[in-house]
Amino acid sequence: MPTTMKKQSDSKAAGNGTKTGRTLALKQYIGGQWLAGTSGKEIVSYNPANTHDMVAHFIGASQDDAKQAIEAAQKAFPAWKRTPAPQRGRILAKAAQIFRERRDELARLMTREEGKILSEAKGEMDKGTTLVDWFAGEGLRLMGTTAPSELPDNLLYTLRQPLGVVSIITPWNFPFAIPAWKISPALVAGNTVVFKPASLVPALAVKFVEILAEAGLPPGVLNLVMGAGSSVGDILVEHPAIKAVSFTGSNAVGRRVHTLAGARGIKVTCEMGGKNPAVVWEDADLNLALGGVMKGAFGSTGQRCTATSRLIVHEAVADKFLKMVTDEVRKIKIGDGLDPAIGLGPAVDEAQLKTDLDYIEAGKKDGAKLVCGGKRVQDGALARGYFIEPTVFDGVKPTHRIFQEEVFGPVLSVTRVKTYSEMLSLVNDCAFGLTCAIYTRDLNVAMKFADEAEVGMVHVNSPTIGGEAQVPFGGVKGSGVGEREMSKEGLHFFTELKTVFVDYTGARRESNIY
Ligand code: UN1
Repeated sequence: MPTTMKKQSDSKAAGNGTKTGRTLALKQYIGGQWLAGTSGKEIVSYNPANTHDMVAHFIGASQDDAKQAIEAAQKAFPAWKRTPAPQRGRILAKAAQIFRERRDELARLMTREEGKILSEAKGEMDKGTTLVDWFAGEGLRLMGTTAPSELPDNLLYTLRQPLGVVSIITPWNFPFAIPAWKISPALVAGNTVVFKPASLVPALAVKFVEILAEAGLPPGVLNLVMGAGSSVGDILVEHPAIKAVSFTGSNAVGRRVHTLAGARGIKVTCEMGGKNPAVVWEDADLNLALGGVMKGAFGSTGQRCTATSRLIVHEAVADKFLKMVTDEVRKIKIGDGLDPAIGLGPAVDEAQLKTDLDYIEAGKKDGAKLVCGGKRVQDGALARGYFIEPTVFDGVKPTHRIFQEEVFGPVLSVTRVKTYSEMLSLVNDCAFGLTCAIYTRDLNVAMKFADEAEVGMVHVNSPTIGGEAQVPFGGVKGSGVGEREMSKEGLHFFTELKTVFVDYTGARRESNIY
C-alpha cells in the first residue's frame, strides 16, 4: 500500500487548523521521556473528511533522535530480557484492558485522523485489542521443545530467546491494529522496540505508546520515533544495534527495507499489499456474495491491503450480479465517518485521492467500461475533504493497469469468465498474492480453489478482508516476504531458537555423534 506524508505546505493551505481547538501537540517518546523532535520540520495531520480540522502536529524526528531511541532500547534490553515472560505478558494484558475501556474515544480519534467510518474504527479497536490479549497470553506459552537424544543420559531442548532491539514500521490505514499485532509479540518475546508509525496518523501512535507506558512498560522498552521515512527510515534498518525489522507498507518501500536488511543479514518481514480477487461462481448465493464484495471492495474506502479490488464473476450470473452490485453502490452515503448514516469515508489525503483518480483515468484509457462512480465528490461541506465515489469497471482485462496494480481506493475491477481454468489463471496472473475469496456452494470447486490459488489466505464464502489473531496473516509474491504475522508464527519471528545439548552422564566416554 502507498505510504504518503502530508507536506508542511499543507498547513498553510488549511489555515491555522485550530478552529476546533482540539489539535494535539505531540512529541517523540525516547527512553521513557516525551521529547520534541529535533529535525526542525513540522508535520501536521488533518482530518481527511474536513481539512479545516487539524488533528495533530509535531516536530519530526531527526536521525539523531532515531539514534537516541535505538540506544535507549539497547540500554533497556538486558533488564527486559530478564523480566519473566509471564510478567511481560501481564503488562500487555493491562494495556489491553485500558484499550477496551477507552475504545470509543480512541475509535473517534481514529475516524478523525484516518477517515474510516466509526463502526470500522471500533472494529479495528476490537481486533487490535484481541491481538494484544492473544500475545499477552503467549507470555505463559513461550515454550521450547525437548527431544530424545541419540545418547544415553542426554537431554536436548530448545529455548526461545529475544533478538534485541527491533524496528517496527507501520502504515496509516490500520493505525491501531497493525502496531498492536507487531509490537505485542516483539515485547512479549523480550525484545525492545523502536516504533515508527506513518506520519499521517501520529495521534493514534502516541495514544498506543502512552497506554503501554501507563500499563507499566519500563522506560526505553518501547520508543516512538515519528518523522519522514526519508530521514529516519534507513537508520531504523541499518543501525548495527537493530536485530530485526517488521514492516507493513508499499511494495516499493518494502523491497528497499528487505534489501537493506538482507545486506546486513538481519531478520525482516515485509507485508506489502495486494490485488485481491473475489470469485463469484455460477452456483453462488448471490446475496451472500453481494455482502462480501461490498464490504471487501468499499469498506475502509478500499484502503486496506486485503481489499477486494478484482471481481471475477462467472458469465452465467455476471449481468445479474453486476446489477446487484451497482444498485448497492448507488445507495452508499459518502461523508464524514463520524456520522452513523455514512457508509464511505474519504481517501486519506490528497495524494491518495489523486492516485485513485489517476487509476480511474487509466482504466478508461485502457478500454475498461466505467459502470458507476469515477469522480471526486465536492458537494457543499464535502469539498473540504478527499471524497471519491465508489467506482466499478466492467470488462477489465489482465493487460489493464487496474487489473494488475494496487489502487488502494474504492475501485472494483470486474472480469467475466466461463471456465474454472480461465478463472484460476486470472486469479494467479498477478504480481501480488495476499488473499482471495470464492463464493460457491460446490465443495469440489471451493476445495480445489483453496489448494490452487497462489495466495497466503483464502476465504470461502466470506470477504477477502480481515484476519484472526490465532492464525497466520500474510501473502506470497509481491504481497510479502519473511514470516507470517499474528499467531505463533508472528511471535516466532521475534525470537531466536537456541538448541541446548546437556550430557548428564557424569563420566568421560567416546561420542558416537559426528
Ligand atoms: C484486515 O483486512 O483486517 O495494511 C487487515 C493492510 C493489512 C491489514 C489488513 N496489513 O491493509
